Amino acid sequence: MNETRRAVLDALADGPISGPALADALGVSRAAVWKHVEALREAGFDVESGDGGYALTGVPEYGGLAIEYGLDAPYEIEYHDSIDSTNRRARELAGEGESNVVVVADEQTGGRGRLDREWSAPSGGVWASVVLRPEIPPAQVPILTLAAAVAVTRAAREAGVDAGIKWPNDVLVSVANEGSSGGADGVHGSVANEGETRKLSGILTEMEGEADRVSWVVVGIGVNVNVDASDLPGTATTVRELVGDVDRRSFLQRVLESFHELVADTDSVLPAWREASLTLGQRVRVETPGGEVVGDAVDVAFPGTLLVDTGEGITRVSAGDCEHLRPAE
Ligand code: BT5
Repeated sequence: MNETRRAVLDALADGPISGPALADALGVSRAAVWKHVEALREAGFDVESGDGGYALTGVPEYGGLAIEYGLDAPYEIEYHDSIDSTNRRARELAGEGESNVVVVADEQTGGRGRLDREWSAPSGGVWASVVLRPEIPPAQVPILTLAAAVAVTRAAREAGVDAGIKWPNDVLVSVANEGSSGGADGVHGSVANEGETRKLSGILTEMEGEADRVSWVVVGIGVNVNVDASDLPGTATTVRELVGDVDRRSFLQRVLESFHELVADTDSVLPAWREASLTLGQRVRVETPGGEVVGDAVDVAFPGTLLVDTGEGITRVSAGDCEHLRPAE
């Protein structure tokens, strides 16, 4: 948000303040103050003008300025009511040289998962893609994906949802066994052994760069917040289904603030990830580009490598689809 607009908002929040006083405080004309107030009203902010001057009495439920307002992270928000894919748009912005921008949409009509899978993203969810230009080599980018999963898990837990992470980037919730039979959506293949969990969130990280340094990274975060589970694949769950609707604006702000904090201190990511992990201590089967790895998931190492004890030693897995088979013995 433009600096004057932010200053106007902050002053109105502390208000009431008169137009002339506000103009003086910000060093702009009264007409400029009036224009900012009108723009804020148009964006859905309630600005009352009474005897004492202007005062902020309401913040919109969602939207670019609403998400930026009170956000304790250095991100600008580009908001769309509807878009094909926030990752697609974020890549476009990244290609234009942008950084620290988050593309957010109420609804995506062509949301994407990994490996060109489809991602259902009806109105009411949190669909957001963060554009970053970190000074790291491409090999370290997975730590950002793990950071995003930790950030989502924290926000979900604060909302009362007992979420955990399946390596590397799925945020899942355990659900009662009886309801777990109708899950297979035919895309993941076998989900029978994962019947006790449902997917709340997925993360799609994309990047461009040279061998030694990334040019940009887009971290796409999808969380099923205020949406009906019946609008999603059977393997999915939503915050609405689990605890009822939450304030989506605060939820996304918490995700972005946590994500920013973790990315600023990447050493903090793995300890937090371990604490939130549902995978460690499980017997797992991981489909990797180099074949299938079956064994006990014993730890995770920088920048996100899963260590699997196959019985014949430790295999290090850096990418793949992971299936939990049962708790390790
Ligand atoms: C993911 O892929 O989990 C990454 C999803 C990333 C979505 C975000 S939303 C904002 C940004 N913009 C985008 O276009 N994408 C990102 P993957 O692990 O491949 O899982 C995809 C699979 O999850 C699908 O094949 C379905 O089985 C299932 N699925 C689809 N929509 C879902 C949903 N809303 N909730 C839970 N599972 C879903």
